[in-house]
Amino acid sequence: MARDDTPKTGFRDAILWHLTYTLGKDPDHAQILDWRLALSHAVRDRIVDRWVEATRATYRADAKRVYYLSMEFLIGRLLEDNIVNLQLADQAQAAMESFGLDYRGILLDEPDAALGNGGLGRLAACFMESLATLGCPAYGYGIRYEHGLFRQSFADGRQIEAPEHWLQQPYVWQFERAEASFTLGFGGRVVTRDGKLVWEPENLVQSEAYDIPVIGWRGDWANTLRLWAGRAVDPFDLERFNAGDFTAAAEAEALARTISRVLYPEDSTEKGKRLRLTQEYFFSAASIRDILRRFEADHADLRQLPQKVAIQLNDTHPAIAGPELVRLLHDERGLPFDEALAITQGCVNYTNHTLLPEALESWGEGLFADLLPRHLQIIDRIDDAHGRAHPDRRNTVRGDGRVRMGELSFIMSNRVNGVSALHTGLMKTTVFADQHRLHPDRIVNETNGVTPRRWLHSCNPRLSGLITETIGDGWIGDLEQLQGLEPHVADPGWLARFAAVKAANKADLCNWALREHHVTLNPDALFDVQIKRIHEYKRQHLNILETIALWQEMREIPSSDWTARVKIFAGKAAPGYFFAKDIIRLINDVAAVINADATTNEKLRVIYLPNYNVTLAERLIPAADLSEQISTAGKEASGTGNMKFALNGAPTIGTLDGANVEIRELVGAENFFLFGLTAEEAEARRTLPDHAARAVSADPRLTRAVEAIRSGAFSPDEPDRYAGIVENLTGADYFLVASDFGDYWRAQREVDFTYADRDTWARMAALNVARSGWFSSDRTIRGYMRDIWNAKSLLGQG
Ligand code: Z16
Repeated sequence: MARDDTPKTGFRDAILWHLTYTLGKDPDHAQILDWRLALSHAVRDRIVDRWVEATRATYRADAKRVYYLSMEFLIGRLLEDNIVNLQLADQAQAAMESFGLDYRGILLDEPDAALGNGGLGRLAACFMESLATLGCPAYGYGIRYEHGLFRQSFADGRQIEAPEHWLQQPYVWQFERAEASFTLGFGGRVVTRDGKLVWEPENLVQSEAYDIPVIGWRGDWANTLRLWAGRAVDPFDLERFNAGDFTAAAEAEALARTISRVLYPEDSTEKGKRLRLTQEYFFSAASIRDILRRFEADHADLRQLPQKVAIQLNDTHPAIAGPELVRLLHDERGLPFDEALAITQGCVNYTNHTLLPEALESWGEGLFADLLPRHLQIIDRIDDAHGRAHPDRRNTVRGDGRVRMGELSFIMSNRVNGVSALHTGLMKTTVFADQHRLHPDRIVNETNGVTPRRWLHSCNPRLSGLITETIGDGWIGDLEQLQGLEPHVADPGWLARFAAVKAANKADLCNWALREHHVTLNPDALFDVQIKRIHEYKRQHLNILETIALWQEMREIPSSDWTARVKIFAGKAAPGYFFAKDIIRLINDVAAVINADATTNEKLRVIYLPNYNVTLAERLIPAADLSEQISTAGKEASGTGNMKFALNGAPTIGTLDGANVEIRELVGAENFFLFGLTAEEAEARRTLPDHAARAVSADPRLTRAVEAIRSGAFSPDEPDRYAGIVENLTGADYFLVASDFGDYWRAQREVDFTYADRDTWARMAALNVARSGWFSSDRTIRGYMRDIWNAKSLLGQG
C-alpha cells in the first residue's frame, strides 16, 4: 500500500492506511490510541462524503435551515455513534479483532466530551442526532470549551473536582474552519453618527469555528455542530515581547481564550457572572453572523429571512441572539427598527427548561450596560414596541435594576415551548401567565425525547438484539414499532429471554464494579438506580432517608423476607452548591456504615459511583431494575433519564412530575410505582405551618432515620456534620421530603413485593419497553419541525 492508494474500498484497508499515512505509525508498534484514531479517521472519511452531499442538497433546494443555539452539547463519545449510524459495527469489530485488538476497549478509549451539565445539554445532543436522522437541514451552535464538566472523585466521601481535558489527545471529529471567523466587540459606548446610534466597542475578540459532523441513522443525512473558540484578534504583541515582557506579549491571547476555556458547572442556579454573559454574547453573536452570512450568500431580500431561517434558543442562555440580530439588521444593514424586529421575531423561538426561580437568568443592568451598551438600548426599544402593541401589559423585561432574559426571550419569539405537558401547563399559569394572556397561541408543548440509537440500540446490544429478532430492525428508525413487542410479552418463552437480557446486563455491571471499584454486588438483588445531577429538588436525600429506614427495619426484623437491593447513586453537584455536596457526603457515609453491617449485607448495599457522565449512564441504565424519578412535583421540567430507563426495561418509582406523567400514561398506571403529592398539593402543603416537623413526628420510621443522622450514627467522628440537612428536613423543607416520605416508603415496599415475583416484574419491565416508543427524540423533533420551525425534511432529495 502506498500513499496514493487512497482507501476507497475496504474498510479494514482504510484503517491501516490512516494508521500509516495520517498517523505515521508502524502497525507493529501502534498503541490503543493510534488504532482508535486510525479507526476514527476511516469512519470520518465515510461521514464526510454524506456530509458534503447533504450540504449540497440544502443549497440546491434553498431549504429552510434550523439553527439550534445552545450553551451546552453533552455529546459524550462519538466513535460508536458514528459507526452504528453508518452501519459499520460488524466491519469495525472484525477489523479491530483481526489486528488482535479488543473492539469495546477501543471504543472506550475515546474521551467523553462533557460540554454540558445534564439534561439540557444531553437533550441538545439527542436533538442533533435526530435532526440528522430526519434529514432536517440544521446546524447546532455552541462553545468549544477547552474544559468540559469537571471530573468528580471522592475523598472521605466528599466531592473533589478536577479539571477535565477532552482535547488532550487529537480530536478527530472536529474540522477547524479558519475561513468562518468573526471579530466580535464588547464594552465601549454608543455614539451618534449621521443621526444614527452606533456601537463603538472597546474590546475585540475573534471567534474561530470548529465543525463536528453529525450523521443520522443509516447515514442518509449529516448536519453540522459548529462550536466557537475564542482567539485574540492580535494574538501576539511583538513589541512587548522584544521589550522582554513575555507574559504581556501573550496577554491578549490568554484573555480571549478565557471566553471558551471552561463550561460553567451550574445547572439549576444562575450566578450572574460577567464571564458567563461574555460567553453567551460571544457564541450568540458569532452564530448570528454566520447565519446571516449564509443567508446573504444567495438571498438579497432580508425580509425573506423567516422563510429560510429558524433559530431555536435552548433556554435563555443564547437570548442575546435576538437583540443582536435586530442590531445587525437595523444598525448595520439599515432596515427600519420595527421591520428588523418583526423579521427577528419571525425567526426566533425559545425553549424554557425550568420554572425554578433561582435558575431564571437575569443580569444587573450595570454589568449589562458595561458589556453590551447598545444591546441594552435595543432591548428597551423591543420592550417599548411590545408595550405599544399591548397597552394593558406590565413592563416586564426590565425591573428592579435587572434585565430578565426569560421575558426578553418570550417577547422576541414566534413560539415558546415547554418540555413536558405538565411543565408547559405550569408555564402558562406561573412564570409566563401574563405573557400567555397576551399571546395565547405562543406557548406550545414539545415533550422531550431521547435518541433510540444511543439509548437503546448501542448501549443495550442484548436487548436491541432480542427486539430485532422479534419484530425486525425497523424500530431503530421508528421507535413506535416497539409496540409490536406487546403480544410477545404474554409468551413465557419470550419473557424468559427478556429477563435473561436484564440478568446478563446486570452481570456485566457486577463484573465492571468489581474490576473498577472493587465492590461486590449481588446480581440477584434489585438494582435501584438514581443517577442525575445532585439537587434538593431531585431529592436524593429522600432516597437515602428511605435507605436508612429500610436498613433500620431490616436490623429490627431480620427474620422478614426482605427483597435484596442494591441502591446505586451517581451524579455531580455544582461546586458551590454546599447543600448538594452535603447530600453526596451523607450518601457516602451511609453507604460505608450499611455496607459494613454483616447482618444486612446480603440484603442491602449502597454504592455511589464517582464521575457520572454519558458513558456511565450508558453502562448503568441497561442494568437497572428500578428507575428513581422522585423530584418534588412541579419542579422537574421534564427529565430525560426517566425515558431512558423505561426504554431499557426499568419501571419507574416516581412522582407526578415532568414527563413522568406522560410515561405513566403510556406504560400504564399498573406498570409504574406512583407516590407523593401532586404539584398542586405540594403548593398547598408548603403553606401549612410546621408541615415538615409534623410529618417527621407522625412517621416513626422517618423519625428514627432522621434521628440516626442527627446523632452522628453515620459520622461518629463529627456527630453534627449533617446538622444543616437535619435542620432543613425538620424546618423549612421546601422540597417536601418529609411530607412525601411515608408514601415513598409505601411505594418502595410495593416494589419489593412485586419484584419478589420475577415473572410479574419481567412482564412489567417488558411492557415499559414496548410502550415507550413515543419517547424517541425523532418524535420530538418532528413536533418542532411541524409546530415551531415549519421546516421540511430533505431526505430522498439528497
Ligand atoms: C438543565 O439541564 C435543565 C434545566 C435547566 O434550567 C438547566 C439545565 Cl443545565 C434540565 C431540566 O432540569 C430537566 O427537567 C429537563 O429534562 C432537561 O433540562 C431538558 O429539557
